[in-house]
Amino acid sequence: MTMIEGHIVPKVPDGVPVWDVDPYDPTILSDPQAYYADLRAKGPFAYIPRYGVLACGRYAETKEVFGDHTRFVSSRGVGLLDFKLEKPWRPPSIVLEVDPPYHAKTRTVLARALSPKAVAQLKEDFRDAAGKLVDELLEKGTFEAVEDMAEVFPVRVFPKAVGLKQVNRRALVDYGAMVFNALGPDNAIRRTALAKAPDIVPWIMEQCARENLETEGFGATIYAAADAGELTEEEAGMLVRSLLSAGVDTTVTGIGSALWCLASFPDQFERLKADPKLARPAFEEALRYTSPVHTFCRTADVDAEVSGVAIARDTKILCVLGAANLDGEYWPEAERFDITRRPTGHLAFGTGIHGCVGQNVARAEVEAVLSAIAEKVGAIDLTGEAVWRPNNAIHALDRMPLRFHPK
Ligand code: OVM
Repeated sequence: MTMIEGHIVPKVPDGVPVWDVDPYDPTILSDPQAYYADLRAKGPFAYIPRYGVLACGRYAETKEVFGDHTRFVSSRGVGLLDFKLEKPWRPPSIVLEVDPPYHAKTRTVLARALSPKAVAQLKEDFRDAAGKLVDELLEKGTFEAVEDMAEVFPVRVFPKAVGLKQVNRRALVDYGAMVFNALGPDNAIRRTALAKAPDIVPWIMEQCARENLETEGFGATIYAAADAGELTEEEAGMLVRSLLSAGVDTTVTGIGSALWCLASFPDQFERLKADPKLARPAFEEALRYTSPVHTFCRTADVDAEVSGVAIARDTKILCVLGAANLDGEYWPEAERFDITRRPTGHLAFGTGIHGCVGQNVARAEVEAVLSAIAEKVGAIDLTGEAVWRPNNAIHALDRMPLRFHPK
């Protein structure tokens, strides 16, 4: 049995091209569009010998693999490592890295905590926080969009929504980045991120305990499920960990990338100003256009066939969501950022039973931010170069100097 990066390497399926590329090269991670296009041009799948994986980036196959939890499981890890063969860096998530039937139990509790009704109650708080932040940035004039805005907003509203008693911005943002980087190969990016684990993980785990949570909020709803006998106390803590894993760095990235879109396409910002109700569809289009979560894996748990390609059991499949979201065979004028597109079916939140359970929170946060900008900001100038930060699973900005001009 040959193994690379902790998973079994199958033989190359008939008809699938072998592609000597490193999808985790920092250059590609920072600027992935050409790689996305090349991947789609290879066909439904390409075999990447460097990691012994099949990769897909066309919309149809990516959606099929990603959405079929019966053949393509999550319990063997959604990164390169096969949990059946090697021990993951942290105890697996009890919602992300599990399959049915167990998955339904934890998913149900999270869906309840993050329900449209629960999120509706937060909208006013999100709007107030967004208005205040945009006022502060207008006052400043020029600012660092990642550090002064994208990181600030979620850290002001999300820990409060969870009910955390303590907030540590660096720990929260870096923990998210660590969890996503861990999904990649054992490269320098992953090692550097994981080196922070001893400083951060104990703090994160501590915040997940019942006594460190307020009696209202997402965390309290999760612990109420433990009181009702649906979950153990330990499972409740693990679900709070999931909120802290997936709820901060993702929305930081979503805000940063949506801002980058508006700064890069002033005509689209003009449309948003003319109709601030476009804030929500503008965020959806920014998600499609930039795919904050660019790649997640699945593992074939059975022999399978997709688009005529025979996929052997145990194969790791790189689902390149960022490529699927720009597939011109599916999206008319895929390379055009258009806030009126309404890109239903984009894969930025995934699809199927594992589709992002926090997507309504993310939408409410970013809608609040974009609405406040539409109402208060007259023009957005990119005053320097926008630089992307390579991450093994997230396509995110590192820094972007901006100036907001008042209306
Ligand atoms: C988790 C989790 C959920 C979604 C994404 C994620 C890799 C983590 O449950 O820990 O980031």
